[in-house]
Amino acid sequence: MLNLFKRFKSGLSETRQAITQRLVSIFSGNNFSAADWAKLEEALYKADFGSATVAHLIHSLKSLKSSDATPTDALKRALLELLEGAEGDVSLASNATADNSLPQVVMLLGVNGAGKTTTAAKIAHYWKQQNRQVLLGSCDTFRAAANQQLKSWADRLQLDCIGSQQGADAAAVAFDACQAGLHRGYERIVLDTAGRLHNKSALLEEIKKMVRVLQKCNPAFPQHRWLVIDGSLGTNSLQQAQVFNEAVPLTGLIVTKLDGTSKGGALVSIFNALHVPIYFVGLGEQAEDLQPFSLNAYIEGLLTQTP
Ligand SMILES: Nc1nc2c(ncn2[C@@H]2O[C@H](COP(=O)(O)OP(=O)(O)OP(=O)(O)O)[C@@H](O)[C@H]2O)c(=O)[nH]1
Ligand SMILES: [Mg+2]
Repeated sequence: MLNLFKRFKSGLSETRQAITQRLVSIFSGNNFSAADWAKLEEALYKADFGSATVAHLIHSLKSLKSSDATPTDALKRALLELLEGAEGDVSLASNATADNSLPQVVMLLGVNGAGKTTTAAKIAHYWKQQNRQVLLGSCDTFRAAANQQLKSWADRLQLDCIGSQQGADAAAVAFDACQAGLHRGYERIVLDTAGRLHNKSALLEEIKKMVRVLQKCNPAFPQHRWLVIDGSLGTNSLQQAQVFNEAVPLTGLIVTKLDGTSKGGALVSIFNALHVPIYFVGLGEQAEDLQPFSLNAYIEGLLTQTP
């Protein structure tokens, strides 16, 4: 069983290589030439930190503090500053508005293929491992195979799941799942939804309708509206995130597929654009590869070269 830091480190290996490749001289010394600065800037862009973040990081490095033993320390400090408040509390204990007698309902949103269905199952599995009573709701009624996909995960991981038929009203399925969860005493309800394009207003209207219908089940529902973002799209996913946020105010983020991409730096810009916590990150396809977002493990995974 890999520990958290090892999982982040292995999942972020491509992004780390993008940053540290050919930069050994920079990371080991304090005297940068103009060419070194250019190389570093290029490396940060390659890791898809985005222009505002790159400018901030370079600025921090140029003003190395006495507390920074090395340039790597300065980068770590700058990233910590930029990511303040980014670590979501996956126990949901810090949800100040939570009524403990109610299940906490998490609605997963995102574009096609972002990783919503697999993530729904993985989150449910994670909470089940933490001894929570978790119910899945299969609210993607658009794609024929969606319900089967979630059911198969639920069977494999022995999770409870309210299924649906293709073509059914997604909001009605969500309502039924929450009603069932409420009456049967579940603590967490995780709703998978259909993938939708962020430029199709009818699809975004459907999400708003789902929220309105859930509020009829209980005015507090859904307490959590998390956007699932494909991390391999990097900063290209920023615009979609903003459009979703306008349709339904987001309360959290999940960034999937950080493994197999060098664009893991984009997470910083995405967080800074939305300022909602990152709850989980996807570092591979197995259930255990979805990990609670850890600021320290992320930064170590990006910058630490030693084994
Ligand atoms: N490598 C890797 N693959 C992932 C990760 N998360 C999801 N995937 C894969 O991404 C693909 C799409 O995942 P789904 O969960 O079906 O995505 P979705 O958002 O539900 O897709 P739609 O319902 O079609 O919108 C699957 O092959 C997943 O195994 C991850 O963190 N890492
Ligand atoms: Mg899906």
